[in-house]
Amino acid sequence: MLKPQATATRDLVNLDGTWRFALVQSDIEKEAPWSKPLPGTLDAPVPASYNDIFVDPAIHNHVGWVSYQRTVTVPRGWSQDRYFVRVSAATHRGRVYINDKLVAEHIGGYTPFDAEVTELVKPGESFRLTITVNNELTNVTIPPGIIEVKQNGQKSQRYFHDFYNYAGLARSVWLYSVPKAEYVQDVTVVTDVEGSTGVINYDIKTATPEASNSNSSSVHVVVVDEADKVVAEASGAKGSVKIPNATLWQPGAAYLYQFRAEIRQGGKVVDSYSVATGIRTIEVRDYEFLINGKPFYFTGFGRHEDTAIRGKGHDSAYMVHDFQLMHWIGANSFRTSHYPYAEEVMDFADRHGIVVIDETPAVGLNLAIDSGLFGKKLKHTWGPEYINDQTREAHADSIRELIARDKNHACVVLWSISNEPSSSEEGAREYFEPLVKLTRELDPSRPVCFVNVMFATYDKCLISDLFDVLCLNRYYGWYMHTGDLPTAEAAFEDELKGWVAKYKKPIVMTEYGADTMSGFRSYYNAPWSEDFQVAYYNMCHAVHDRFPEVVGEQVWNFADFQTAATHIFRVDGNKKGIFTRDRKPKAIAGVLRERWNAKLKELNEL
Ligand code: BDP
Repeated sequence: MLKPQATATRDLVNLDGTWRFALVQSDIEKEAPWSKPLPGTLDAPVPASYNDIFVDPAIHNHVGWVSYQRTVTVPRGWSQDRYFVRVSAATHRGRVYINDKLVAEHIGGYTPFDAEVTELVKPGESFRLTITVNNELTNVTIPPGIIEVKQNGQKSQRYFHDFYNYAGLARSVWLYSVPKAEYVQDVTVVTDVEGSTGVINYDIKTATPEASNSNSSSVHVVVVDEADKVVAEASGAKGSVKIPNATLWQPGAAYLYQFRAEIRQGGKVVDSYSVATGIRTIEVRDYEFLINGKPFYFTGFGRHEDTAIRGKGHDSAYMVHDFQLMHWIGANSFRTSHYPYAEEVMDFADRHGIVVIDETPAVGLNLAIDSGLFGKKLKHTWGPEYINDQTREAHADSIRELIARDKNHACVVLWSISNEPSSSEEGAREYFEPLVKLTRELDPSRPVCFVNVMFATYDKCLISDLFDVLCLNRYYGWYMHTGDLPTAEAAFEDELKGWVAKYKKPIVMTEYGADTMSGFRSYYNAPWSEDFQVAYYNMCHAVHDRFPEVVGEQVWNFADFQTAATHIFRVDGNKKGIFTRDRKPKAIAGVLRERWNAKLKELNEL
């Protein structure tokens, strides 16, 4: 799915700003918030999660629908165009109404969708745009959750993932146009390298597919380098172009060609769309992870889209600052834990040579963690009552939408289809096999992983053989052997030996960390102190360095982040950040900086 773009043949109008806002208090069909101006006096910023904007527990804790509304005018010059409202994310379910008419509905809180306006409003006219957004998580949504009705009749939301269920319109909303007659609907690029020649294999879909074969119009591609020089051209909707002496996209040294897909009619360009394309290869060979044929070592973070007040609202200042901090500390990669991030973030990673493990929102498919941590009776994750066939369909959709959105990003080197599912519980294999197959069919060019939870050790995990890379989240010294680093070290080393003996696959440590109160110091390395966090990471790194099979380390987490208030072991959120929520470094930051910059020097990325 292409991100809207302004070109010579397309326009783009940004609809961000403050929108009218209201909770839906009763039955949404009866209330019909789209049918009239919203009641009340609230305005909400877009993009932002709404939860922390207002000083009102009823809004903060609301479970159900909310409405956003504003007036939009279709530009008067759009008579030869088709036009759409693009919602970059409505978390977790969104409906778009043009005046009184429902024109689109979408489930899945972190991927975009379009609503066509063309036939409903003429150029130059205005319309009432209402977007209703629902934040409910059930056993058939991704991520899943459980809705309970309290004694007072109010709904409450439970979920089994460790980040706050921020909701609303956290990413931009757009109005955009494409040419009415024919337009470029989708572009897929897959790159390769032959000696010093870069190869871009491409597949272009037009809105009228026969167009590419018709006499009157044809599809062309033009590849332009960073100096704006045309370096390759070709005709046809499907094929490949070669770029002699190509500059490759490398971790830490990005280079992007503009791959321009054009529809031409009688020598005239009637539509064009450009994809920023980094030429690079990815390969998993034995236990190595190769980018452009060179062994790669992931340094960096599991992150969250999370800041004060905005919640998951995309913010360019935070984005640029966070990338600056990643550069400063020597991070060459991150994982989009635990959902697809804003498209702007992916573009930025492409431009700055940061490697991304791209994850679906399939997190919390695990009732064993909840039972294990709180000593409750073990409940079964996989089966008709919780994660069932319908959930798997939603999960498949989340994979389809992630790949459709992010397939052209050079930065994406690995798909992660789930975080910490209950992979040692019977039923896991039956659940995951078709999803892995689907992912490989949709994108045969990238390796696939899932992220393994600490209970599902090498002798218990039922699905690791289905994947290309072993991604492990381990908390030896924190959740296990808390504070006892020598015992933790031995246990961690033992477990890694088990994985290495059983599988010949690269291992990336995708999470390890310790909650740390910024400013709490201890002579005795007490857990929660900055000193303990340093000692903990030094222990983990000593173990990583004993295994050539470990090809990466992404610490948990980049910054402190908000979690559900029902997690009584969290005080105002998860504190495993290397930086505080407002991006101040803890003592560990300097230690990581030294280690990772030395690694990057070894890899020639500095
Ligand atoms: C892991 C989860 C992550 C949590 C982390 C933690 O993948 O989302 O935040 O543990 O407990 O289980 O800090």
